[in-house]
Amino acid sequence: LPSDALPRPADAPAGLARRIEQHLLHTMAVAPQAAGPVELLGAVSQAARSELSRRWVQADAADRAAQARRVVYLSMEFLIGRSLGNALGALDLSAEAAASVATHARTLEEIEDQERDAALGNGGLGRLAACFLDSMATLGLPSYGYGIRYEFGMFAQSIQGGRQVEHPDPWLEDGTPWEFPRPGVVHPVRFGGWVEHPESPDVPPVWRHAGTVQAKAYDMVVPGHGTERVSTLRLWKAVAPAHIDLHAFNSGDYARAAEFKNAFENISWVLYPNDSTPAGRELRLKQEYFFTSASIQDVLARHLAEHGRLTNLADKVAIHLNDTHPAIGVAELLRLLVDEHGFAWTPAWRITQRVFSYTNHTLMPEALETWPVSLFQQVLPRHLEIIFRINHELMVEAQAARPGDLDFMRRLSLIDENGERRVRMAHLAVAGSHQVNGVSALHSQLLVQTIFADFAALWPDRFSNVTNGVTPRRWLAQANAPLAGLIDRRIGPGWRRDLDQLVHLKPLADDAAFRSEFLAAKQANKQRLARVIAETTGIAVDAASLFDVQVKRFHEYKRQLLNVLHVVTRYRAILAQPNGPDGQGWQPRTVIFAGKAASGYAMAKQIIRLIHDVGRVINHDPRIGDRLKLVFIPNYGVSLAEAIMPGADLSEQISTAGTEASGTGNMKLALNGALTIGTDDGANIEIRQAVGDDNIFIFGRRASEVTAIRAAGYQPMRLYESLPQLKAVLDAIASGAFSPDEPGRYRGLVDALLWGGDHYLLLADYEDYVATQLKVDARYRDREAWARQAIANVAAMGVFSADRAIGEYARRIWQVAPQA
Ligand code: DL6
Repeated sequence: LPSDALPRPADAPAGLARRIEQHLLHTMAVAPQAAGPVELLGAVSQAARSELSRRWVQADAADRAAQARRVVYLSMEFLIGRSLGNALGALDLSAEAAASVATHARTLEEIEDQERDAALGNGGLGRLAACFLDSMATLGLPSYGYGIRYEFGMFAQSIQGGRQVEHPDPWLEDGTPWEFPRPGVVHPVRFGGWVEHPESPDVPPVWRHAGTVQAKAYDMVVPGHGTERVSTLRLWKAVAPAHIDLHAFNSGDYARAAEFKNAFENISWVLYPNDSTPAGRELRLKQEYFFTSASIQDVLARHLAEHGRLTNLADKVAIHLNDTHPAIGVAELLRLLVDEHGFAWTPAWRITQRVFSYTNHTLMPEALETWPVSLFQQVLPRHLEIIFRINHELMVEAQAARPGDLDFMRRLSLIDENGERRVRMAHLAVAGSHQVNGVSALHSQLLVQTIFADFAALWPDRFSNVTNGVTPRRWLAQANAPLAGLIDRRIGPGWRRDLDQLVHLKPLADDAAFRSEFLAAKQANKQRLARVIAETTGIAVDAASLFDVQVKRFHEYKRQLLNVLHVVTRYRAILAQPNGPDGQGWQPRTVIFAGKAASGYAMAKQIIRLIHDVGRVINHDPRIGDRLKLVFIPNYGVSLAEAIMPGADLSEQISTAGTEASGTGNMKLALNGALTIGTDDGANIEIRQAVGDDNIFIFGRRASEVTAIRAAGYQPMRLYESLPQLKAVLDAIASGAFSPDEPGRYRGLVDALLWGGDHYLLLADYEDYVATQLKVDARYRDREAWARQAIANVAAMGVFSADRAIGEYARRIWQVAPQA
């Protein structure tokens, strides 16, 4: 359709204020003069939604007309956050919306704060998916994200008595203006039963399934920025078939009727609160198959409607597997092609491999999904057969490549035969994809040296790297108005769509006036963050102190505990040397944590508790004053991150080298002008290359050293004995100095370091970390020098745009071209 073929709705930009008033009256049913912030949120959202609908219809029609090749991004998680601010930014309506709500004596920020986060993800992987959708829309790629419409998103976290308490997140309880139910789009997803094999080899097997659940589509529109293009996020809700409970219902057995219904509908009920260990239960496997099957059926239906045949599917569709959660899609596409669309195995397999590509997001063994063969047999019997056949052909290929090498075959196999037989989902994903990538240079290198070494030997061209990126729209333009405004004034607004333009800030590091404005913007953000801290924790912090920030999921490998060891070290040092290590006083610091621990991860929860116990002691010690504060902001999520990132001076990225696949918080914080203290891990390495060694604080053992230390027989006790400062800190924690009400509370935690092997090498990196923190202090004292370095960081962030990452995927992996 030509761009003016569809009429603009009455809520075209010029009429925004009027349309907001109309939505107040007609949609929200409230007298405009009586509207409160919740009604205003509804009305402004509806006005934005109408304009986005128009763009959506337009983009969809254009892609159909062009018979465009599309990318389909399958992800179990999309950590979207709030939508209104992003939609207004994309529509360039923020100023007008602010003016409209001002007539109701409200600020736009106040209205936006009423919106609940769509927290349909756990952490990095889910947020990356949301950033990638933003970039796909902005780059004009014909694209769909597919996932699950969880009724309950990531749990809400409160802190009670220093402990994490999890609460359900019923984010849909009051409805959301951002979803578009598509009652006409429903696909059946089947489970269980058995498989019948007809006598004739020409007749495909028949899966006699035991139950069907309906997948109903709910769409969200993903606006592009600086373009009228949009993308679609289609989320599936599980619905019991209408007939299933009718008998029980009619006979008055309502409890049984409800039980039936729940057995089906709980598939889309709750997001598993865990990003590092598979839940290991049947429901999780059902969730994975449910959304993958519905999505692939949807793709095939769209393709058939457009092309009338599936033989050219791989020419028109690229399907991306965001980690292994949708890896069952490889077997599902084969099943659909062979069993339901009459394909022979070999062409079906060829199409499948051409269609799929796969990103790995972790090397952590516990996060590499495997499922018991027995569970597969019970839930997905036909898929298990297909997996066995793929495996048979893989074994033939392995045998041909290395005749007689049984170990090679065993390592490659899709079935882990050690102990209980299990299906290795990562192997299925690699075998079924034409391209596999890691998410940072180091991670991609380690992938082919470790978990995928045998596959890389067999198919070296299949593996590559695409370093992650973040969307500058949300993470700078929207989150950090003071800095975004300053950048606009100096280099123009083009960086929003071309982040490389930030390089023009580089020379401005030498411009005193710019530095002063840059510091003023940071200060405004720190004051805002200090208010958030006061509101959420009741702790008053000094916005002039150095804001030292570690925000991310709690996990031992991310080493929040190492950060705590430094805080306790500093606390003891301030008491021992009140005038500072060099007599020049202590640089005041506020150490800020936020993040959630998986509900079943006892050690991570214990570390959260330790932070609270240590904080209580330090924050109330009159000898310390403002020189050190320790705070934990509860309920970390996208919106809170948007408030925290702009106010950070120092970004803690301190994982054991070789464990953090990439990190994206590291990119967001640097983009907002924080300097990184970090290990040579994940994307920190590329951040260091981009900003230069002088503008980052790198410490600790490198990945190769970590491997060597472990191989040589690491002995943390030796470090404990030889480093008096470390010994004193660990002894204080273990003996109850921070938990006098229960002195033994942290004995186990310290024992895990000393006697349990300190798997993540906290003690090995401790000395260097503490020394590097002193260098940070010294650097921060010279605020002008610090500003130069912070500016150098922002200026170097172009390469960490999600647009660059998606551009690479589109060209190298998906071969999908932007549409005008
Ligand atoms: O790639 C996105 C993100 C990385 O930045 C993090 O380093 C990595 O830990 C995270 N991985 C996961 C693992 N989930 N699974 N499976 O969330 O991915």
